[in-house]
Amino acid sequence: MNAYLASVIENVKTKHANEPEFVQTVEEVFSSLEPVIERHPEYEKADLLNRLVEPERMFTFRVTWMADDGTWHTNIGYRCQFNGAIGPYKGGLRFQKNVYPGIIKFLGFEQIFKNSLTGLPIGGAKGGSDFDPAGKSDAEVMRFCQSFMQALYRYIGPDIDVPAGDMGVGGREIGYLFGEYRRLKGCWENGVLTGKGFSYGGSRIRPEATGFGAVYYLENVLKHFGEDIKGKTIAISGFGNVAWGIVKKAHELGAKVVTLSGPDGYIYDPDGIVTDEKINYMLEMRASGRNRVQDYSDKFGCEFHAGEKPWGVKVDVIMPAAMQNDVHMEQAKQIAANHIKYYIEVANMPTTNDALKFLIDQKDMVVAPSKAVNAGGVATSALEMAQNSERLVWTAEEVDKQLHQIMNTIYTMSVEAAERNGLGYNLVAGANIAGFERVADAMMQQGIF
Ligand code: 2IT
Repeated sequence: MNAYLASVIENVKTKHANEPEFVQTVEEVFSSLEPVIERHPEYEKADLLNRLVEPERMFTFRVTWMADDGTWHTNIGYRCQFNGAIGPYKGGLRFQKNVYPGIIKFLGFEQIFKNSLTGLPIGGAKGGSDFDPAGKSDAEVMRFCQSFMQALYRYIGPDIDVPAGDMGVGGREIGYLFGEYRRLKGCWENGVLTGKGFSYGGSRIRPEATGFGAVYYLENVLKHFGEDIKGKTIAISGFGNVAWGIVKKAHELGAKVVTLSGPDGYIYDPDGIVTDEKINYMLEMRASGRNRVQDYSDKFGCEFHAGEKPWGVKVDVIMPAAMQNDVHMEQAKQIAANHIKYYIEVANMPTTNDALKFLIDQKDMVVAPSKAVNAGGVATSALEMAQNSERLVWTAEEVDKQLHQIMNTIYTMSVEAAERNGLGYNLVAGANIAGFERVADAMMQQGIF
């Protein structure tokens, strides 16, 4: 490997030994950049990479809130404004018990390249809290969100930093966060958050966008191999908002999703999640807060596999859509043994680096990386920002058309970037390179700081 790249990775490993997810994503992105770094000696001269791995700003804040029983609780809030070279910081908030700086930094770092790939003017950021939403009442969630925003509102804004949802933060949380922002600022800056309800500035198709975009990306891959999405079977993990969007669009295009998973295990529905009743039930399951996918098999009478993941099921396409490090080496081997041709990542960093490398090296397998495949979510957030600043509302058709175009462009740009760098048809390296090139160029033009 290029000596400069290797030295920056070493530096990150030493400095962030206690943040393994962040080290993992830096290694993954940088493993694709060798040809670019060799071609641009000025990057090393300006020490671009050591600057890139350091967030421009990252802070924590105290979030104290009252539970329904009158007891007080204190959580940690985070915001990492990782890179603002190409636009206002943009990225989701994750509320989950396991949130710590390593998770926020890995997500923020991924977000830089993902946002760059969309071609839209958005920098990379992420935030969240170790608040555990499981089992909390609406009133508790509201008080938590209000307290969270009381600490955060000074540091965000439509031209500064625009948070959105991620795991544990959906329409309900965004509503409470926006309400508190508006109350504190006393002004209607609805471009300050995305994923809002449609009644107060949210965009059509934003709830569906990540899943829809992933399927549009998949269609591009299938087309490259002369195949049609119609009739394909798909195994996915997760059963949240992203999974719902995939299921909906896959069904619309004649494919069928046959698995869903949760912390309790996975369901296998060989008929496919293809009726309105089944698709809508996914929303009900998520809203119930029970966080159990077994409810689906109880209702529709299909198989449930307790404590397992759906990676042993024989299908045409696998789409991990739940969380980071969902697929390890052992499962990657199983996927390869089953001769699954299409491995399409959807969740942020769902594959460990060794498993990802193993899958890429399989001769008859095509691997697509999450930072490209799931970029339709944040891209549609940028379309929401555009509508808010124009004081306009676009129709679902308009938004969907733009989303579709953006996904096609992301795919094409990735293919071309890999080819240009002599890497052949390599969607993973292509996405890393294309995402990096735009940010690197912007950073170089703006001077060293
Ligand atoms: O991981 C992601 O891209 C998101 N959670 C969405 C971010 C956004 O700003 O819509």
